[in-house]
Amino acid sequence: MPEMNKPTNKDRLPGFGSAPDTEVAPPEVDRPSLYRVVLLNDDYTPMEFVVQMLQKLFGYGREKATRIMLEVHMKGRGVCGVFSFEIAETRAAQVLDYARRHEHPLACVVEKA
Ligand code: TYC
Repeated sequence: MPEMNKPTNKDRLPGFGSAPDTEVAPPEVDRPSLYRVVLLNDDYTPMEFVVQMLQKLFGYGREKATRIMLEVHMKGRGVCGVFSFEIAETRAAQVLDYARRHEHPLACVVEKA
C-alpha cells in the first residue's frame, strides 16, 4: 500500500491556507519624488497670455489660472503644478516653447517639492 504523503506548504495554492494578506509585509517601493513647476514674473508678458497659457497647458479654469497668475505677478513666483520629475520637466518645456512661439519672455523652473 503506497504511503500518502502529507501536504506541505509547497502544495498549497497561493492565498489559500497560508497567512492572511494582512500579515504579509508589502513590498518596499519608494514613492517617486515630486517636483514643482514654478512660474516666474517678468515685466513684459501680458497677464492675459499667462492666464490663457495656464488654462491651455495645465487645464485650470479661468478663476484658478487668474489666481496663479496674480500670485506670480505680485510675489515674483508661483507654483503652477506639482508632478513627477518627467512630467514636471515636460510641462516646463511646454510653457517655455509656448511662450517663445508667442514671443514672450515668460520663464519657469522646476524644483524639488
Ligand atoms: N508681470 C506681468 C505684467 O504685469 C504679468 C505676468 C504674470 C508675467 C505672471 C509673468 O509669470 C508671469 N504684465
